[in-house]
Amino acid sequence: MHRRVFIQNTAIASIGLSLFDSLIARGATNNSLHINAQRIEQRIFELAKFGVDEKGRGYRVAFTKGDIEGRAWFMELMKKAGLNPTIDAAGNIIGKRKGKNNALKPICFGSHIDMVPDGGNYDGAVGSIAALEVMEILNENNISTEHPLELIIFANEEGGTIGSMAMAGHLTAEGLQQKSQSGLTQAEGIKAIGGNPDNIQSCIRKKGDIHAWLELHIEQGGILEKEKIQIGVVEGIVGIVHWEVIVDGFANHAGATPMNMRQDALLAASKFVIAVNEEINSVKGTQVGTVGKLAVQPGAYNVIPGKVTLGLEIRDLDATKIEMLFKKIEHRASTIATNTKTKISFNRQPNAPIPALTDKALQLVINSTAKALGLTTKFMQSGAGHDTQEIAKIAPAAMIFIPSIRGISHSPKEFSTVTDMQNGANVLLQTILRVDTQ
Ligand code: HGY
Ligand code: MN
Ligand code: MN
Repeated sequence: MHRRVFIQNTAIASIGLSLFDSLIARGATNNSLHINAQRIEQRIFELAKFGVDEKGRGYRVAFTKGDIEGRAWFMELMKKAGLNPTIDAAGNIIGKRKGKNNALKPICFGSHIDMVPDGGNYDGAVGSIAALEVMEILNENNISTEHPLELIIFANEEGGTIGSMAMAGHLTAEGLQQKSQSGLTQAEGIKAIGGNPDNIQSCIRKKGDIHAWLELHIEQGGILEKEKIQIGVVEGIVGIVHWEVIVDGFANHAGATPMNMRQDALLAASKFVIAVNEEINSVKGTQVGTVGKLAVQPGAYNVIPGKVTLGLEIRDLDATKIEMLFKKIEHRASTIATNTKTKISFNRQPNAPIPALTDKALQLVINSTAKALGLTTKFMQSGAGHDTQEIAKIAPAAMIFIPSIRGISHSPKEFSTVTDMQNGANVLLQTILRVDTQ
């Protein structure tokens, strides 16, 4: 669907969804195509086996052994589906399916298969496995699309949407040197998974290179389940900024140092964590702020902590609001430092995904497609970050959400039902077919 058509559709949308729906409905869903839900579920369980550590925790963290093995397994399946998978300079896995008219730009879809430490088996995996399922259904039904298709599995999504940021041309030299969760720098990690960071520019896609990008993903929150809605149509994705926070106090004897003569870094850090929560809650809105990491040095019963390192994260759809909240937190930190005779400093981390709105016309196609499949839908924002927010910088991009049971994610308790995964994959398949023919 060309940009002009996107604009037309948006214009039509402003007349009212009913006209647009009827336009789309005539494009009808190809109901002869049925996603194989059992195959999706079986692959979710198979992928989950990679990266399980000695304590049985899921650890398919980007660039680790589990990630490398999981990627190899997935590429095997892509090969069997005739997608000739390759790895680009950023470590993204790309599988291609020819269209009737290869002069057209590709419709791309996929997600990521890396996970957070001790994470869940559905974040990223659902969208990746459903994307493969779409390709296999098209193969099995001998369907040729007008546009070429590309299945993309982005590298290190959890570490800051690294692979998609690189594809959008925003991964800097500084960003490549950032330490990833695996302990490797991003550059070392990209190399470990078959990328070529010295030639990172070669993976860049420019505006116009991609016809449309679609990502199916679990909601990772509890709204869809609570409101009993089957499909979420994502309107926007929050920006995420991370700071390393260093609290410098003075390590000393825990027994011989009177209470009024201490420079206790952990006391200051504890006050800081509470201040973050207070400041984030001090203004109206859906912003969130978290201190998710904390390391105490030297870490002994009988030593007053001399240094604490924390990880601060703030998210919101509005980048200026993130900065405003950080300023408030910084101000609180200077008061805490004075009162505890410590020093609190902030290192803003590179690779911060900026907020992104998804493509309105694509949202409408997703919405109409889901409804034509008899599914309920809700337009909503994403509190989680995604590769889509990077690709939205260079192409019309949109996301399809399915419910997360009990709103749990980034946890081994993360779960989505087979029916929801089937619904999501069917909406993905039919949306691709509609975008292809419009
Ligand atoms: O952290 C996130 O929001 C995403 O799951 N990477
Ligand atoms: Mn994800
Ligand atoms: Mn995640």
